[in-house]
Amino acid sequence: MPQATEAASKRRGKAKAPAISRDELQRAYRDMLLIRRFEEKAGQLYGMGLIGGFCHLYIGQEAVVVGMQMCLKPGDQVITSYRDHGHMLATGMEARGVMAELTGRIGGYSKGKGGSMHMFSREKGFYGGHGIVGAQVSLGNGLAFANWYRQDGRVAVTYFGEGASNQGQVFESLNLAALFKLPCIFIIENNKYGMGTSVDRASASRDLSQNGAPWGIPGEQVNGMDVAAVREAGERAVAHCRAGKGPYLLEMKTYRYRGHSMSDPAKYRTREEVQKMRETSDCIETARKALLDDFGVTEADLKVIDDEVKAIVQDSADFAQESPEPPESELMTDILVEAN
Ligand SMILES: Cc1ncc(C[n+]2csc(CCOP(=O)(O)OP(=O)(O)O)c2C)c(N)n1
Ligand SMILES: [Mg+2]
Repeated sequence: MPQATEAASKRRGKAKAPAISRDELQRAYRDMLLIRRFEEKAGQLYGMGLIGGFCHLYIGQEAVVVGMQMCLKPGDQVITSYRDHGHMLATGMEARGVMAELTGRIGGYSKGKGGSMHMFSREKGFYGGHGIVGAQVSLGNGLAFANWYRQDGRVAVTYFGEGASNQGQVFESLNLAALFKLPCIFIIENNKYGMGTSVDRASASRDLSQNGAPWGIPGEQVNGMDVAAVREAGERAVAHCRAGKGPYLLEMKTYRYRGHSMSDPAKYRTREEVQKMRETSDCIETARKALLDDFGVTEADLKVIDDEVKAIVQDSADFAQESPEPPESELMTDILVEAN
């Protein structure tokens, strides 16, 4: 299978491009595009009043989840914050079920009772969807603890933002994960902003990849706008965890193009900054260009992928509007699940 050539690396201004095959990059392109188009459609449905409440779009950050998912096996677990639609699609959850949850319909993953921030799929290893900033990090430790206890070789991947990264419970989780040598990969999605505060104004630490250093957790900064770079670093992290060496931390340098949520005055950054990132660093455009220039993929090949993605997203939007609202009898169900 063709690998990215040295000439291609030079063209992209790097010493050496991370290795990725044509098939892998093509698949990653498709998965990133699916998230992008899904999120654009969710934004439209929100504007039409079909989605209510909180809704945080993942547009711009797609390479992070897609690159990481390429490193995982069935049975591994993923947990994240409220900015979760991309993570769900990357784990293989159905676009229909996610979109129908956004519109509050019975066909949604939480039967229309959870909404954007609260969806789960045990089958796909996705454990939510959490609205309390930083809380999923401790829960991710719990998933990793179960893996460690059962010695089943599984790895838990815990995603959180750079804003969340300075929460007290995050540091408690890092300590415990290192102490027990838990198979946990901590992913800081550093998109530069919290709700409206830039990381430079909120964090004394300038290199978040070293936030686990006091406990001896290896950390790396990764170009989170390059799916191949994410995949390469992800493979190192997964190998470390599966070998029983304990947790690993990756700081993904990424960027979100849209507002924090659907109501965002966007006074904390300039339009030019967003535009520049879109023009120079977009993960989908980068992959598209590499496929065309370095791997001999044609525009016609890409059109087939674009059409397939468009059809999936349109189908999910149709389903999300046709599916009925949950009946009143659902009001008191799914409140308590007794463990067995
Ligand atoms: C404990 C807690 N404090 C505050 C909030 C309000 N809040 C929601 S998102 C957010 C910013 C988080 O930023 P970051 O971790 O960088 O994630 P991003 O939204 O950029 O993905 C804040 C302060 C909350 N939901 N929970
Ligand atoms: Mg952030």
